[in-house]
Amino acid sequence: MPTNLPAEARHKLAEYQSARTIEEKIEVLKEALSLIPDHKGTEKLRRQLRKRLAELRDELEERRVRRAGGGASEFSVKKEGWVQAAFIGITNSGKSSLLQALTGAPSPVADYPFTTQRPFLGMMNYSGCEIQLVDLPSLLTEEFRETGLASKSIGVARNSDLLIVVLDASRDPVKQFEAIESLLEEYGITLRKKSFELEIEKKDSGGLRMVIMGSVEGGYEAVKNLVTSLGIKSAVIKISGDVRLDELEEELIRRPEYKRSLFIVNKSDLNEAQADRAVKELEERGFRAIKASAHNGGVEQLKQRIFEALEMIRVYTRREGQVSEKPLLLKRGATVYDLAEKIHREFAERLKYARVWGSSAKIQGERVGHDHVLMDGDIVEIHL
Ligand SMILES: Nc1nc2c(ncn2[C@@H]2O[C@H](COP(=O)(O)OP(=O)(O)OP(=O)(O)O)[C@@H](O)[C@H]2O)c(=O)[nH]1
Ligand SMILES: [Mg+2]
Repeated sequence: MPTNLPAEARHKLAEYQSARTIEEKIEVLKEALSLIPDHKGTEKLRRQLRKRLAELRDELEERRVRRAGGGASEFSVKKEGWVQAAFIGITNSGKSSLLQALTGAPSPVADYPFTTQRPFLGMMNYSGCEIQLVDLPSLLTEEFRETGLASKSIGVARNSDLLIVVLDASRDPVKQFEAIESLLEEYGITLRKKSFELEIEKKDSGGLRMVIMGSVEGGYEAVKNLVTSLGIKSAVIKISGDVRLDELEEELIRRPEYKRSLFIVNKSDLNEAQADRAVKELEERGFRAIKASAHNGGVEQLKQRIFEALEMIRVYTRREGQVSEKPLLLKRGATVYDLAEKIHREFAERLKYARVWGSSAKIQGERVGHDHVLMDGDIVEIHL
């Protein structure tokens, strides 16, 4: 991260993080870009900001079309409350073939590049759960360069709960992985879980207050200097975990968004050894990976790995003594309140208490409040 940026540019970038509407974000980004001098040291940052700007403009356009009653454009994907996973990768890696194999949805497949030009949806069933899969136009060309539709695809992927990165075992999968990771990084998405957490609440007055749980390179003084250099004078800052100063600056300026991922090394039938090597390499780097062949089955295992990668829990509801057949999917750590909200906004507001059976209950049928944390397989009866 260029520490030698002019102060105004740094202030603008920090301001971007607290911008709320898309219009506001676009405005601040444009201003920030105009304040960053054009030279080698700032090249990467400028490229990243321009990409974010392009993505925001797409999003705005999408909204305008929808508001004007023109219906959704062919690129819009409605999430409709489903848990969703998006396929991304290099062209011809077999994304559409995998979507078909996993959901039966007819997403066009062909042996030439760029067959998929808009999102295709399919519904995957896994032990009673329905998970929406989205097939997307490829991010990389056969030469591993960014495609024209990459920014739109990433825009959809950003709203998904999981990125399924499909690598082609017959074409240097590890190099594909590196190209995709760095492209995502340019769009402000990281696949690596952060080792720390930063919360910053800006205030109108009162100076800087800091709570550090863990270790920050340089300690309080260094954090204070960094924050001040970004034009933030009053704020409550909480940092937990261990963090270096450059990571903290990156977080304050660009706030990369973490996305869960699963790598599928496809076409393993064409190069088994290379697929195995890629899976091993990815696992060593801390990622989830599995080899596959869209032509040779193994669908159940793929489904299971997708489900695991989502890191969700299955919760059943009980009404008048009857337990629902299908579970609802909730994020790990979800509470009774989250469950009620998932069923209906109004439910959450009227929620009085719940009874719980399953691993999270101390005694079966235990009466619990809003903030009771649920576990996989729990059965919950909601009382309004
Ligand atoms: N041998 C082999 N061929 C595969 C496999 N999966 C897909 N293919 C073939 O690879 C070609 C591309 O597959 P698609 O599913 O269209 O690939 P895509 O990633 O959706 O590609 P685009 O949408 O065109 O960017 C097709 O000819 C598929 O039949 C696989 O596991 N093994
Ligand atoms: Mg396709």
